[in-house]
Amino acid sequence: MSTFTGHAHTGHERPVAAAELPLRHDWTVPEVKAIYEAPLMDLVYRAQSVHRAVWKENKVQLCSLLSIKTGGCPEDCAYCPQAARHDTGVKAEKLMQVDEVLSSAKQAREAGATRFCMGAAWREVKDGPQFDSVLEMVKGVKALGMEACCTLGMISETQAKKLKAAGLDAYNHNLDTGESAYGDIISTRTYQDRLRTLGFVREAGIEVCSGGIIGMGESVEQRAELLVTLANQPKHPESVPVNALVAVEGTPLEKQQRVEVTEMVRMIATARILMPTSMVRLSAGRLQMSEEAQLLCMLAGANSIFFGDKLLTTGNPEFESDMALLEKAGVTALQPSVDKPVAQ
Ligand code: SAM
Ligand code: DTB
Ligand code: SF4
Repeated sequence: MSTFTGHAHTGHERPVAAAELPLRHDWTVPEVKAIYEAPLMDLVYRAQSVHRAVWKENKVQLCSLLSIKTGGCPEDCAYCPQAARHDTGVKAEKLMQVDEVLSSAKQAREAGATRFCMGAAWREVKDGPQFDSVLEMVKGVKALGMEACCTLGMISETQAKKLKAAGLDAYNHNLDTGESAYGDIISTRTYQDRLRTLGFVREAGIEVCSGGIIGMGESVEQRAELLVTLANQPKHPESVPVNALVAVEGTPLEKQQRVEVTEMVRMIATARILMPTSMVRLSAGRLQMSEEAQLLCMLAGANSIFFGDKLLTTGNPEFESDMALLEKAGVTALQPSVDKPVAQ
């Protein structure tokens, strides 16, 4: 177990003493389920207290997401509109050209993005011209002064090292759900496959971005299981995306009821309590949430959103409405170069 040695910033009195916030890697499912199920106000208060001890308050990172290779994926993830076997109307496209991606990255930066995440509907990365193009994209995004993140499916140890050498900051690879629910959602790869890629990412010195989706029919215990797996890694993932399922027509989960706002808030708050120094990202599902619900997620410790009117293939709130919401709430953009947490 490691402990905090100081605060990320000075000038404010913090409600929680540093010593009370150890970074633990020995969480148990019953203990985490109890945190998740606490009275909502207590849970949010606790999460916000942890948040303020580590992060500058009222700051949310603005990230941009681009699908650099859309559709036609051979995997069978039940939630995903990009799986070739689901009839969702998403067409398989080729990998985008490097210059197109970089002009999109430039636009995102001009709009205020400090992180640019590139997603490809691949099962795994194949060496060759396509991977070489991705490496060029990473170099180009870094040259623009943004954090670069990729999500390309499974990667090998060598590919992780090449991505690191190109300057990649973070690699997104979600565990998606608790191990006991995983088989109901995906059959074409295992939980261990997922963890292996995360191991290569970590060993290459790239930051780990890993989280999941709620609202796929899993139990609270299985949500706790996911959070325990993430938090009990030797190092917490630096970034934990929490997605609410976007039930897309044509996927096996198309009839799934929208997850309750209080469940999103509980998931985010619990992630914040377990992994104080990680960025907790309120990811898919914002278009289906009210402004108040989104603010409650931020109060519970979410400190990043994707902005721009599209995620990968589904919708996201309009840029103007996001900016208006943040302004109303007095929330400003988190700058990763200055607004850092204490080291893990
Ligand atoms: N193919 C790569 C992979 O699976 O790692 C990268 C892209 S994949 C679309 C990235 C993540 O998006 C998934 O792991 C999943 O957590 C999330 N996602 C995909 N479809 C979603 C949906 N309908 N609702 C919520 N999250 C979704
Ligand atoms: C993550 O956890 N969520 C983002 C990002 N990582 C790549 C993707 C959400 C995708 C939602 C469905 C779609 O738009 O296709
Ligand atoms: Fe393919 Fe990723 Fe979608 Fe699964 S989540 S079907 S791996 S694009």
